[in-house]
Amino acid sequence: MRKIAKLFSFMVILASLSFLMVTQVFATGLFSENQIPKMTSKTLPSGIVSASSENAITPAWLAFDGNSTYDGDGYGGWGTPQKTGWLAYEFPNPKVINKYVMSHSNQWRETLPKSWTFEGWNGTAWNVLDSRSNITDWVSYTVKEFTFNNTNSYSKYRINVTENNGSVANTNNLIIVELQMMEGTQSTPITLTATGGDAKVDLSWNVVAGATNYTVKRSEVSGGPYTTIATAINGTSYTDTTVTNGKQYYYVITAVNTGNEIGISNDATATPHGTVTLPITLTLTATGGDAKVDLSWNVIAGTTNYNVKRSEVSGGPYTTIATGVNGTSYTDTTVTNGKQYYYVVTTVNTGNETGISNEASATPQGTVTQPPAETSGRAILTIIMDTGLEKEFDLSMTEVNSFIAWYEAKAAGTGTAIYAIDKHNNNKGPFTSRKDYVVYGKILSFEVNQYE
Ligand SMILES: [Ca+2]
Repeated sequence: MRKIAKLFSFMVILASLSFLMVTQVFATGLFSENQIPKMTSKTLPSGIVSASSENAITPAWLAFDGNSTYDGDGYGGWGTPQKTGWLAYEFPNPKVINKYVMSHSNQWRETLPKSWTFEGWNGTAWNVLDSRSNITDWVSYTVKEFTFNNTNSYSKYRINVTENNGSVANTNNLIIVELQMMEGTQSTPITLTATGGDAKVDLSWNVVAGATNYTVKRSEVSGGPYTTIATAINGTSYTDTTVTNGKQYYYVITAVNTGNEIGISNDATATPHGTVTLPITLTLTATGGDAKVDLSWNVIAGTTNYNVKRSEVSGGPYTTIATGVNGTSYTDTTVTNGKQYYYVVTTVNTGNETGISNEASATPQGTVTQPPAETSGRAILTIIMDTGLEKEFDLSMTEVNSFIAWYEAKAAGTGTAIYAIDKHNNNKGPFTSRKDYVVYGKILSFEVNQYE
């Protein structure tokens, strides 16, 4: 048999390393309940209500009484004859307000605020936290919500109206029926991981409290601007397959609650990579047996299974005789003794042949049962020649064994072509020695019949 080792290529996938750029972003969108209690007076149950001016029947604290009625049935809001002015609430303790809400009833839309600033008192001055202008689309019995970024705490906040919606001659020309203030709650930090694969980038992140789903955004530049590539993702992973190997991508994901983005992740980057080739040797060995050839080879990491191929000619072409072979050996029993076969084995990864072994060859051989060597007794040796002629010799077992040893040696390619058999006293005559010479190539078969 022949053993030829050669190198072959084996495909492995190298995943790119990902790294994280952690940029914590303050998340807005989740808010507390109204932080102002239902007021029953200017200072009860807590805090202090104030305003630039007010009408006696519509004092400022009515804007915090929990009642949004402002019509012929009652005037549950702050009203002032002035066209502009401010309305404030001072908390007993500082708050970080990020949202305020105003209510509207069904009358006197022209008295509602059109332009204003929302401000926090820092002890010496009002800091403008939010500015609005040209707000004219008030809808009856519908609240308006305003959110803004603010990380500072203030005890006292106010809305400072600089323009109403046109009222000039009503009893009250500026009305705020109800005003609520909410704190922003910071959502769970979102840690995004990006891992490059072959023509893909796998993203994963942590669960964010309050999120109903997630949006995936991508940029080819660190820090953005980002383009949304997937929305309404449930779960905490996503695979981007719209990528080009070798190109670096930057991702962020945002947590979404009922349509609002309530948090954003760090910027994570990855570069998808194609497969690369590493040399690994698959060495095949073939051993001939009786009506079989045993094949064995070494383990190749990452290989799902192996295919075995055979040819009756060195170098192929090969015919696949076994597929999906697990383990590292195979026995071919579809062989004929005395015939030489040539084999290769291929590695298979998820259905694809990824590598090939050396060619190994073997010739299956029948086994020869050796008769026990008799050293005593006598036997009749009958030799049948290719002409059909039979020759009989009455010999000692030692002589018979000697003949058999010559025959086997000659069959294996060594020894003389002719063997001399002593005829002893058979066919008596006036001779001191009589021998019969038999030619190996003329022997068809022989048999030994021991009789003593
Ligand atoms: Ca009210």
